[in-house]
Amino acid sequence: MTKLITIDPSEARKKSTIKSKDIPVNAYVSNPKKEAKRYGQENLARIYRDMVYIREFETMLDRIKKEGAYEGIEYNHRGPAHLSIGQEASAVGQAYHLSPDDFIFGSHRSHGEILAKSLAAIAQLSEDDLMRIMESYMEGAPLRVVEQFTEGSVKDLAVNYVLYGTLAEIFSRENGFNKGLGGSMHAFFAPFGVMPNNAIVGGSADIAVGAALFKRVNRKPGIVIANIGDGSMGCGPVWEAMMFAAMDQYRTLWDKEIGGSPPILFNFMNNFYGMGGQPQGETMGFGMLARVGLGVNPEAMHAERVDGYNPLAVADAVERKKKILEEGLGPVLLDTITYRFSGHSPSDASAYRDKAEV
Ligand SMILES: Cc1ncc(C[n+]2csc(CCOP(=O)(O)OP(=O)(O)O)c2C)c(N)n1
Ligand SMILES: [Mg+2]
Repeated sequence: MTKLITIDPSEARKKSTIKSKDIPVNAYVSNPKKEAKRYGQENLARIYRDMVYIREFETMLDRIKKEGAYEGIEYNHRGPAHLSIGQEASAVGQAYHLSPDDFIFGSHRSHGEILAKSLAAIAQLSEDDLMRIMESYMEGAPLRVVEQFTEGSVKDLAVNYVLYGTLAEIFSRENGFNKGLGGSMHAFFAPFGVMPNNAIVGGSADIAVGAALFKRVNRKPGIVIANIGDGSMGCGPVWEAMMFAAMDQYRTLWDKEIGGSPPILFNFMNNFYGMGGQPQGETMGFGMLARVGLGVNPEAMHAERVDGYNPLAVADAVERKKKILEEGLGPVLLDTITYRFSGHSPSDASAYRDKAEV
């Protein structure tokens, strides 16, 4: 790439100050009447349903880890299970406006994101497309099992298929979506845009930005989201990814036809805890995570803090940010606040926090 930027000393040495833009914090205003109109009763009910599915799925895993049984069915799961009980709305709200062309990459705590994105894809895809995907994926192996206990529509079948394939993966079974080789922290289901999660804290940031660049350079549709934790803001790879995504050259030097900056959204699922440490107020100095955008580029990464306890606030933010990314004006940073009621993992007694807070 030819360097075309001439350094003008009279500009570089001029006296001035850097102005920063305001970062919206929990700006969404609920309006049930408007929301009912905007989403419709059926979609609102589905948003709630999906949150309930995730809560029950994670509660089941919690029981199995702690009691060795769920609803009278005994099982010994020896692998990990970082649960997102309490974080359901942030995952379901995010998935609402995403299509199967949009990719999500996750962390060690991403079961809920996998389910939410898959359930949104099921709502959007036709029955024919769903059948084609389920028949062809792993030569139909997970489908053959799910068919045995599902009555109802193709969509019902697809919902059970996703719950089963994800759970089988977490349990390292051959019928898991990744043949049990990835397990809880590396599960994925590419046909729905659910890309691999990552046990390395912050590791998904770089991989996701690579996927976003791939989409941009190859003119593929869709945006890419890196779902990472608030603790990951302390990790080098996250900063590398943000710097890489924010390079000016995409817009100043690259062929205009390519379409600008990679469509990457760094979504920090901010549950206010690392394992036991607290990023806000203890292990970091950002005050509010969304502030970090100010240090990255003049657009402050279009950063916002969003209330992840309101799925509609998250859906609204993702819809707006998706437009920005599609216009090549990324990257975007979201500080999606949420809270995990479960311990870091089922063996964690949460001794580092007050019961009153939980
Ligand atoms: C690079 C790296 N360092 C440390 C760990 C151990 N570890 C696993 S989860 C975790 C806390 C992560 O906190 P956060 O990013 O906020 O995600 P949360 O667990 O809250 O979802 C740590 C330190 C790891 N997996 N990878
Ligand atoms: Mg956290």
